[in-house]
Amino acid sequence: GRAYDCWLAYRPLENAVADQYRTICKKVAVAGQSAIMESAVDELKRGLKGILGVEPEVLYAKSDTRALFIGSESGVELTADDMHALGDEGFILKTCKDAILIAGKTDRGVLYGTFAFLRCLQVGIKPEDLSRMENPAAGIRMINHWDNLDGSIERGYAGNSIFFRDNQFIADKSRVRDYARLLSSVGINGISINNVNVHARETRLITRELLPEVAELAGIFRNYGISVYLSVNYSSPIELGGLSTADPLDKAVQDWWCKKAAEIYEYIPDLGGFLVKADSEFRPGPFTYGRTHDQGANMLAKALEPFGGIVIWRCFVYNCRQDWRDTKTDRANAAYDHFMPLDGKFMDNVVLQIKNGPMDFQVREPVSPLFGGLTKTNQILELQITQEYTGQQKHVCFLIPQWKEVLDFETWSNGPGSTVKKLVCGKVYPQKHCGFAAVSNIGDNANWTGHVLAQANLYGYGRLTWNPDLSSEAIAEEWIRLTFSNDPEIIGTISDILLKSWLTYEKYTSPLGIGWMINPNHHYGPNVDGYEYSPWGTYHRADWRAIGVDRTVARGTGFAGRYHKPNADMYEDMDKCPEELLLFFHRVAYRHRLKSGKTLIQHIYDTHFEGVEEVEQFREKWLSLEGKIDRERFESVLERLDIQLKDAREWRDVVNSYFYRKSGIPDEKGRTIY
Ligand code: BDP
Repeated sequence: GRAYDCWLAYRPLENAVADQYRTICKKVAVAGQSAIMESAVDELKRGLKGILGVEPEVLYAKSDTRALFIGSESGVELTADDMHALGDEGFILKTCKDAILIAGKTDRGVLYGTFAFLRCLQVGIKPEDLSRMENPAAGIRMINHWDNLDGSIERGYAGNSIFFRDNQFIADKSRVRDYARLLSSVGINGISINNVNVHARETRLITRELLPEVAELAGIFRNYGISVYLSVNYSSPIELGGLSTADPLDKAVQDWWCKKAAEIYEYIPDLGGFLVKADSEFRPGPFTYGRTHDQGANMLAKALEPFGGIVIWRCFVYNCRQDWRDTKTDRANAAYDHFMPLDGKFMDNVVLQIKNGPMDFQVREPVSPLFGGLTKTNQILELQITQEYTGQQKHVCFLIPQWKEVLDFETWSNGPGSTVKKLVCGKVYPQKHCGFAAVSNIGDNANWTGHVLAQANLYGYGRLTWNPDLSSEAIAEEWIRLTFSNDPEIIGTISDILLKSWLTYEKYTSPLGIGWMINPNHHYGPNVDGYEYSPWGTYHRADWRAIGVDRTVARGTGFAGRYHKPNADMYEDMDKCPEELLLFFHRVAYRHRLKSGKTLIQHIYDTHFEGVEEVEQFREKWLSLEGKIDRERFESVLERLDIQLKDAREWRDVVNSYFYRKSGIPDEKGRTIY
């Protein structure tokens, strides 16, 4: 169905531009032969057939260059300058009147160029406006799956795994191949296939019993230029090797990992490497043996080095058994305090993976101060596409605007221009490996993401890893054009919903950066005190007078001081602190006046009412599309909007009533608060 095809639906284009292309696209000449080139040719054939109704004749030319020539070859050539400007994964599109050239230095480049060409074609860009050269912003553009062998997905909201079922690999790989197409169409080049929480069964993925199956998956992804990574259990030497320790300084442990790496690379010679969650949320790690994280990561890095593999080491390390009565210990400080002293101590093939915020993927958080803090360490940004804390794919929440704020954040690390995007693209400090990772939002639902509009988050993530300078508006429009239609009314209506949706979600959930206020464990639905007296380190500290966590250096937990100067001063000072993060950094009285002139408590009431009104408007807008888009997707989004509206009302009422009861201050507008 339409929903399954996502943004690769290749709908017929009916206009003068289509006719222009039709005359050109009768012949395709392929220079260079390989599995990836075959994927490119295959995609081109699908696209030309779907969009133009053309089935081109495909000819193979003997050649060392990597290119697809569409139409007559004469007149389009790569120059020395082109070759010089092209990066390893980049592509060039060039046109002259009756020919189009899609070229790269590598097969991957040609594949990315092919997808880019088809995108241009589908949105109706004229042949004469096609010419462009693009290189990806960073080398690591990765997706993390939190899939378990039993088929379940940790924090998955779109069904079960497309890789595993009943403790086995799913034999039919057609869906995996379609997934590889979707990912590579937006430039993704790496995928970790199993949950970062590696349980007993998944620990066995690196044994001879399961490696052949991993290799089969890797083969499918390889054809689309995507390297497979494995999440590994730090205690594998104990659990698989029968050793008594996993101490990184123990010779037997080191030898075990070296042998293990050799064995893995026998099966998957181009494995990307390992992803490791260590000493976090009950996962084992070097702390168990009194060792540090550089010692732990470097030990694995040495084992992978001979094979060109890398270790991606997560910085999500904190004490999840904290005493809520201890108001000086702050989870926000944890990752920074663990990893800053280790800056410069990691091997070249270790990369730290840092979540965008210091806590955990809340609707609003400041940027992790490790960005700009670390100057001598490879690092990648970790985002969460799966909507664990942003509506679980029942609510529409287009996350690109949130990610753009993170990417554009000025850290001042090396003077002005030290934005997160420049840091993670290796443009501020030299890094051997850099880029992006994000937790996948797909499952085996017919439409991949549960909520059809959540497909835009996967699409947008990929597009940003390729080019973080793209705007949210441009990404939304492109996605709608490819997924639904080039009709301006449809584009306008859906864009409007998407672009507002994150701020709308924020309005009816937790206010001004404080976060949480959700039901424990599953993390859906309002529960203001759900985590307040728990050991997870996630508190709002509300009483009858005030709410918020004092994270100042002067009086609080000191987190504000972990940023570079202008930012540290800004967060420290309640009057300068960006208001959307006010309660993250400060403890604020309900009667405190915000910049709008409203009191804090009135702001909480107002935004919660507004949030629900905006969801009502989304629903109205969506209803205006009836008959203009296919029934299947129309109905399925409408169903989700109905759920969102019902649950947003609950959210509003629980949060507002809670604060009314705590503060005793009524709503100035006299609306019903329970
Ligand atoms: C949290 C999730 C948990 C993950 C953890 C992680 O609730 O399921 O295991 O992040 O990133 O957001 O390791």
